[in-house]
Amino acid sequence: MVIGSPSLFGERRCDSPFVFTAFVALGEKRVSFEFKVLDLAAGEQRTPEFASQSLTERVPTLDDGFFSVSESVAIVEYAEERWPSPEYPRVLPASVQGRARARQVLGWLRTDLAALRRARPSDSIFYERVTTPLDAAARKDADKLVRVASALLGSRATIADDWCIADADLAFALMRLHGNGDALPPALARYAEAQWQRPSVARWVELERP
Ligand SMILES: N[C@@H](CCC(=O)N[C@@H](CS)C(=O)NCC(=O)O)C(=O)O
Repeated sequence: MVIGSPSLFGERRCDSPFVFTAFVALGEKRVSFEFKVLDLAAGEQRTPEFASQSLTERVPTLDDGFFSVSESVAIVEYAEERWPSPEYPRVLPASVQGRARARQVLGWLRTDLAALRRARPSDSIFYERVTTPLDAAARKDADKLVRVASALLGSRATIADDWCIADADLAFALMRLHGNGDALPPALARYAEAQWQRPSVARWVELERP
């Protein structure tokens, strides 16, 4: 039995790339949900109540009333099956190959480019820019990101035939550079900006932050 609308737990600074993914996916599904933020610095993720819902004491966590799940990719996959197409818009591509590519991008962005993430942390996109030049390791990661993003997109506006959640994630990664004034090839800068204007993404960008 489903009681009420789902809640998505995030963090109060609203700069987590993982919460971003879940927030955008639910927005794309046009599911009405309550966004609840925890103060991670104050340890609110460790309260017994939240721990029992998230299991891992981490955000994002989706509370769907009768079921809770954490981990951004698990939330995306859950949302795709819980609110399926054609009744609800897709967040993963329709084709087998498209879904494989999207999952590749989601997995890759969560496990690679550590030096770039250190040099251009996600808070620099939403709070204060970082203007110090990229160190050698971050430069190498930035070059890799540009190479992979260019290959993924070619001359298209999306990674797969239609928009998918991996486009939002790829734009987030590119914004680590573009948002901090680091040069991007014009086509990638246009892609990142277009993603930033997508309504589900713009809702995140425009959240009130402390
Ligand atoms: N692999 C996870 C990463 C989630 C994650 O690292 N969440 C951080 C916030 S960005 C968190 O909840 N940290 C609190 C803690 O570990 O105590 C995902 O994709 O959701």
